[in-house]
Amino acid sequence: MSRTYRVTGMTCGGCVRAVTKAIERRQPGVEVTIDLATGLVEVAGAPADAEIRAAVETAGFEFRGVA
Ligand SMILES: [Cu+2]
Repeated sequence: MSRTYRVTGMTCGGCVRAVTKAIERRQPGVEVTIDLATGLVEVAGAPADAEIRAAVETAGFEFRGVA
């Protein structure tokens, strides 16, 4: 199962890595794929929306919900 979220504020590969790490730390076992151009964050595994939101916001980016 995977879910895709919309995240704004990512501007470079460093942002992508920061969001990826933040999500993986918060939800061990998930796999994160981010498209920087569209701001779409796909999380495979069993992502919990509230946890993904917390991870994204803690990393300093804006969580815009499920895409
Ligand atoms: Cu960046």
